[in-house]
Amino acid sequence: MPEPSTVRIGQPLRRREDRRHLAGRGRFTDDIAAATRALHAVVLRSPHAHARIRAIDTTRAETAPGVVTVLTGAHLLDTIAPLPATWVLPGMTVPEHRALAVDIARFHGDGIAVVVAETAAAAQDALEAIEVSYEPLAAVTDPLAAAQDGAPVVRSTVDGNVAFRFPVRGGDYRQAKARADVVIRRRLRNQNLVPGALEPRSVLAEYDPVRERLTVHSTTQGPHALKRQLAGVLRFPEHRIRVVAPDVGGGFGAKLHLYPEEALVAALAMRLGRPVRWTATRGEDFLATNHGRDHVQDVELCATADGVITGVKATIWANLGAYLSGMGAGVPAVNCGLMLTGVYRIPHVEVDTIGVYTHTSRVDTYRGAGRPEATYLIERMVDELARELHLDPAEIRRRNFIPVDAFPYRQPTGAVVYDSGDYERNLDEALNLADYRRLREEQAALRRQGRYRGIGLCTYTEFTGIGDGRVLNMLGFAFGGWEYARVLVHPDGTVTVHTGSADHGQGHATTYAQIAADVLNLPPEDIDVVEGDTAQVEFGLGTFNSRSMPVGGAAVHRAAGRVLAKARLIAAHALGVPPAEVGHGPGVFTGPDGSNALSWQEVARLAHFVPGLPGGVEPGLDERIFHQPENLTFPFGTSIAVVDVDPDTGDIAIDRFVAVDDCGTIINPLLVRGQIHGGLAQGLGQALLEGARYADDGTLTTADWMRYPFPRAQQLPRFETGHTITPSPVNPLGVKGVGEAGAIAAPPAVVNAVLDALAPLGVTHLDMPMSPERVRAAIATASEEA
Ligand code: MCN
Repeated sequence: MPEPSTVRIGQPLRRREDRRHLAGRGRFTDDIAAATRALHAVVLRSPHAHARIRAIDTTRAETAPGVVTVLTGAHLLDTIAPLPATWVLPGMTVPEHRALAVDIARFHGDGIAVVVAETAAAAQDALEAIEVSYEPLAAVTDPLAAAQDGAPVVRSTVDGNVAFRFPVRGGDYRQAKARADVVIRRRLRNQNLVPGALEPRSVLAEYDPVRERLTVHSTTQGPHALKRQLAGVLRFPEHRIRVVAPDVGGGFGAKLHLYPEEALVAALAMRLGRPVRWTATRGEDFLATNHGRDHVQDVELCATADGVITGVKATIWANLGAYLSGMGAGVPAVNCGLMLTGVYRIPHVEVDTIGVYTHTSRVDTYRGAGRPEATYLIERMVDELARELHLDPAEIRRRNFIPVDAFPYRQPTGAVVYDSGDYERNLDEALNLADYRRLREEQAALRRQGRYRGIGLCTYTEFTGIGDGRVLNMLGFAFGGWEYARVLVHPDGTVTVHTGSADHGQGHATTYAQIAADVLNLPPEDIDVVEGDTAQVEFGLGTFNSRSMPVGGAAVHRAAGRVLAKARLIAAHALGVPPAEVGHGPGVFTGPDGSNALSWQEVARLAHFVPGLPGGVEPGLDERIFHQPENLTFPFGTSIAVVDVDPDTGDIAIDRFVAVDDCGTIINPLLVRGQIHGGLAQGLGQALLEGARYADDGTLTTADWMRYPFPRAQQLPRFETGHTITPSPVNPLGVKGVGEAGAIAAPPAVVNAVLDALAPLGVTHLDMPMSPERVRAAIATASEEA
């Protein structure tokens, strides 16, 4: 067993769950057996993006073998209340979202009816016997098109499909523009992405009518939030609901919000008195799981002739989908709208975000949730400015960085205060790792040979660790900003940590144990971590916005600190010395001269079983914390992509990818690297391959992995990663989140690199995904214009 002192924060411990996953012993929702044999639910989905439901005939389905019940939206109006949204912007009205569509289907895949049968096959067969008479209607899937006069109407109560207009202002943009030497304009598109977790969504609900207890297993990133939301939509008391998130095979933000199927399956289990399960097919996951991004951004950037950026203005049309999802409004308006100035000191800002309903699946949090859209916008524009002024992309960034002595830095919008940063040091680290000067020399030599190499940079910041309730409440966020932790020492000196976050691939069991081990000076092997079960962990908000380490980690750290303080009192009493004189080494407490060592086990035993603890000290070592941080944390980093583009085929090869990130104190460098790699893979996927496509009638034409290509290992370069460490002052660990960094940084770095490669051919713009066809078309257009 390693020495306790060598296994703490900063050590690259392997993830505890790897063993069970590698051995095929993980337990996902669909693996969970119900107490009695579960019924299977399947959902009939609209084949149209927009249609009036004239009639639904379920008679044949109801009498099909094995069928228990068939229900439509109309049957459930009194059973399931409309689904709530957690982030409603001030002044915004939200049209109803029912678990099953009533009268009108509003996207391809919208739920129309549910069949419950003894087996999944019986339910599926019966589903095909349901007859629906649809009147197809015109559909619109693009947010800009949906906001135009005369566009098909998505919600009759929402004028022109516009759910909200959210303005962000700082300084005086008009004045900045009047004085600018250079003004750059672009229309950028951040395409509609499908999160695509390996494990599709799944729910199992069991109801005990005698004890009046509802137990729901679900693929969720927020079991406590789901419990609360189920209590609301089912009008059933929260203390009688237990939600369990067992192993969850990826979520990426898409498993955070209440889904119709979760409410449906729970309501059916209660109505039928038997367990009910539903698991999405891959196709359903594409159709009816939330999508991400989907912005059209009109941007203007003002600068002086020597490359100092003075203002940025943007109008953003953001797709919300057909119904508002939990954080669907806040993601574009706040997460993106407030982060447009990135790492730069830009005094004048004017952003108008227009949230638009369209006939697509709901659009909400997807890895980065608004910060990738903001970063793409500003990082593309900064590169355009560099090109216009013939400045090196690294140099123009350096000229505009918020300087290190300006932190904590209040943005011109006034709403956001960056906690800490040192962007120049981070950039230098990345330039050194990439050997930037040599890269540029090689590029010049290759250009002379007629080869198209490009080098692209992205310097980003984002916010993680949603906390500061004051700012967020002002902006309509009704989710709270704390995280809960409990640290308890058992009588034998082993420890259990409870956290309200909910791991779905991040390795929390290892990192939380490291944090507690560090405080308690115990081996992490002696520390178990419990999360994802509302019956075991009393409270929690969940895992999103890379908040688990900055908020949940801080909560564990503080709870462990309280346990240690109490243990020290008990040890002092036993050793007969004042508490301040008690030494604390690996696994032991000692007297002032280092003698009379008392093991942790002994102190734990004393805490539980020996009467006569010092005055006022209660038995037990068990502390709970609701940690509410005073601010968000702002990680940052530099990515450098090196690409080779073949102008004949349009193929893009990523030659190198360097990423130097700063997430403050690193708890586990191995897991941080894993997080960066995963995020970069998704970011490269967005840049090169991915994008939901819709036919003119609004149906999704890319609803499987054949037509929606995710990046595969052989398409990815070897990532060269490094880090700088700028601790956050807002939590005791100095940590910032890292779970989304790669997905934020990679798209602009790669697009900037490709445009750099194609600059000699006159190409100045490309939209993602940069498919070979798009690259060839851009080259052809540029040569026609030349
Ligand atoms: N970590 C660390 N030191 C830090 C920060 C993080 O060691 N200073 C490590 C820890 O091991 C921690 C992990 O990084 O377990 C992630 O921590 P954090 O950045 O706090 O992020 P969360 O745990 O809150 O995870 C959420 C984040 C988000 S928002 C998305 S989206 C995402 C992501 O994590 N989805 C993922 N990473 C994912 N990884 C997997 N495998 N699957 C997903 O669905």
